[in-house]
Amino acid sequence: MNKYLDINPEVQSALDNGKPVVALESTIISHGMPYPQNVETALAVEKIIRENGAVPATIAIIGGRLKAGLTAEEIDYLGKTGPAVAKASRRDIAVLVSKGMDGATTVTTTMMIAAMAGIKVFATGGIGGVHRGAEKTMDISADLEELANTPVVVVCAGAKAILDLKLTLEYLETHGVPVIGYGTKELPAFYSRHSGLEVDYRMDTPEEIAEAFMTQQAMGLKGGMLVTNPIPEEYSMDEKVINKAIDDALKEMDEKGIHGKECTPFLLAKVKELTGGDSLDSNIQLVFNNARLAAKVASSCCK
Ligand code: PSU
Ligand code: MN
Repeated sequence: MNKYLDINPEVQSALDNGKPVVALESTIISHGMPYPQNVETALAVEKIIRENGAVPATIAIIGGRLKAGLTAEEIDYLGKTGPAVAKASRRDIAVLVSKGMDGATTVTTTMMIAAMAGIKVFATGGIGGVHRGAEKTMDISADLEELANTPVVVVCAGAKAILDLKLTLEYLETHGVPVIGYGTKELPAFYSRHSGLEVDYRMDTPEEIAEAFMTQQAMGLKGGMLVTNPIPEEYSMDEKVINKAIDDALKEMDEKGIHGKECTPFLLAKVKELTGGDSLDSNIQLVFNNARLAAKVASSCCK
């Protein structure tokens, strides 16, 4: 047992009894959405996971403890505190724990803590990736490296076009991460179903995904798997509107000289501002959609 890790009793009991568990991240709560929609969404996502037969485990660092499974009060605290909570990537985790601090976990640290707890499936909105202009800035999200090394299936809605999606796929290929399209051969682009880029494999059932992941595990291959689940048609956004907002946000980021870990939160907030309430609504719906699929994949892994 990891002495830095607290597993919520309900999550522990599910794991002990071979029942499905789905991990959820907390940067999406603190840095990804405004209060109070962030807390409402986080609680609604947990409910959807339960309705689909799995136990939710929202992950964060609270008072220096790695938490797999938060209380509603802890979720509310992270949502209210917002970006004042440290955004915790792999490089932050030891310092936050040693100092007894709080941290909102990104895809990277959520995967790390999920793996420590024995959780195999994780649902989120979008992952980090290779940023546009990375050939100069070298801004490549640690999420990609974690996918290469940590055995967790991550269900997302693709990646936002704030990233260079083509380079993101190249990076994943180099590092041996299988990229699956759920019901599609085209990589979804978060707010919209289309990127014009191909994923490695199309799969049409949660069972197929679970089977592929268990085979990867059984062969002793390290690393995770990325499942990209397109936003439901009725919530997808007009590509012209969203791409214009992204271009404007990138331009402003450049002018303001924003860099490092601030990039993604800045771009997310700016795109949201430029598109009004629409993008937030889409964002919430795609997370719900990913939670449903992740719960089914987790259930299949337990059969
Ligand atoms: N992309 C989104 N929404 C998010 C994030 C990314 O569409 O909330 C968050 C996730 O927590 C992801 C992190 O792991 O941003 C990536 O940050 P960076 O690019 O600094 O690695
Ligand atoms: Mn970065």
